[in-house]
Amino acid sequence: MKVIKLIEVRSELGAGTRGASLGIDALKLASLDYGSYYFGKFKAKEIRDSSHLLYKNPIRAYAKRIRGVIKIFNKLANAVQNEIKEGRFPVVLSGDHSSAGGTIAGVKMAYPDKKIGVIWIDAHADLHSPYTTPSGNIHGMPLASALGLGSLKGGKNPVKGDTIPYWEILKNLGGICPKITPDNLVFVGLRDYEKEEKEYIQKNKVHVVKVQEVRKGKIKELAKRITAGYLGNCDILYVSFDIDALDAKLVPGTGTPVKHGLQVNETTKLLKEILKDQRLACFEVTEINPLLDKENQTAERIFPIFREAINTIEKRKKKEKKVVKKIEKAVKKVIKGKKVTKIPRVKPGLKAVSKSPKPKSGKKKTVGKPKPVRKKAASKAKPRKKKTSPKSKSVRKKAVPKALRKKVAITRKTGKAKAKKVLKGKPIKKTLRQAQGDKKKKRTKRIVKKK
Ligand SMILES: [Mn+2]
Repeated sequence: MKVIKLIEVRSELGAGTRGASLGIDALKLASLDYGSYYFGKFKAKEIRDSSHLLYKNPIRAYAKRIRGVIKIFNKLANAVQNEIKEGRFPVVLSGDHSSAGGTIAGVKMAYPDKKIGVIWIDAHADLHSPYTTPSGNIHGMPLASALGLGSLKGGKNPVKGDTIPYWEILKNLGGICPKITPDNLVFVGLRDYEKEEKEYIQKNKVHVVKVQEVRKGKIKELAKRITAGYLGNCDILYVSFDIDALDAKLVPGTGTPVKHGLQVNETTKLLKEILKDQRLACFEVTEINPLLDKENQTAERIFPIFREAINTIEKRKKKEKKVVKKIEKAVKKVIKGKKVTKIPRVKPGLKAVSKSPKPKSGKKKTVGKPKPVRKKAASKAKPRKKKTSPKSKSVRKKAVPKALRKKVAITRKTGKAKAKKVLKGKPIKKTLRQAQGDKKKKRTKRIVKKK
């Protein structure tokens, strides 16, 4: 079973500028520029958007298109909850950041009794409610919805009519409000906020990690301070990565770019360190807008960050699986009446978490690397020599069934022959598959003759 599942939310109902719903595909297409078929390996679930609402005049000035956003929150929350309950790790790719409210709802619905910690990597605080918003765009409100903020008291906006019950629905999604508390929230890269947001942060002593702090280096320690320090009391973590946390020059293709942001390297490093945390249950990347971009450079800059982040999560999950297997082994031993000296530790509430996920067996190398078996890749592949250590070769031999190994060998041979022909300028009549078929036929004929 694949551990990671993509949840694609092609919606921009919460944004003020058009184009963010195309961001997911911009990122996917950017991966091709790296000669990488990275996205091919993931299963994805698409949350069907309500973008037809974009072509209707938003009538609620302080919560634009909130009815559509509620629909998306609902679907997304259910999807996130389901994936977690099935033992998978949901990676949410969303158009605009409003969806993060739905994501948090889903995480909380999966773990209703757990404390959820949120790491909000973003230039903005997204703490507005209809009562304080300057724009009415809901992508400035996801955290407020998760924190259960917003009431007539203290707000400057004269919110009226059905906006009030609709906002209450967003806040109470899943029957839980609030879903998170301000002490379990950390901002990273925050540098653009309004007065009300600043007041909330100061009053509730929300942790803020500024760009300068990241720039100082010592990112490992910083990540530890965030996860083990600020969020040490939390049971579950969720990381929301709004790409406008990066410097405006690096990400022109985003709805609200802000100067003096994070650099690519420091973002990658920090994410890698944070995402190693065993409590992490969900990760979101959002706000890529190719319509505001030049030749997709923003998505191209984000893709390597994304890839590193996902690889980190995958590595950790694989290690955890190993620990679970060890436990199962220990249990079997006990049942058989054998002695068990060491029992690997698992944290309560999580499906598979070890305190020290460092398997000390000699097979270490096979843990984080891509699987050696690649049926399709092998049969399609142009013959290409890959660096393989003797160890990984033996692993490959074990893992690949005999029949398939033969098939691959044949394909390689015919592939090489084909390549030679091409080099010599000779025409090729048969495709690889046809050639393969011929060889099979010949072989069966020979067998018949022998009989
Ligand atoms: Mn944001």
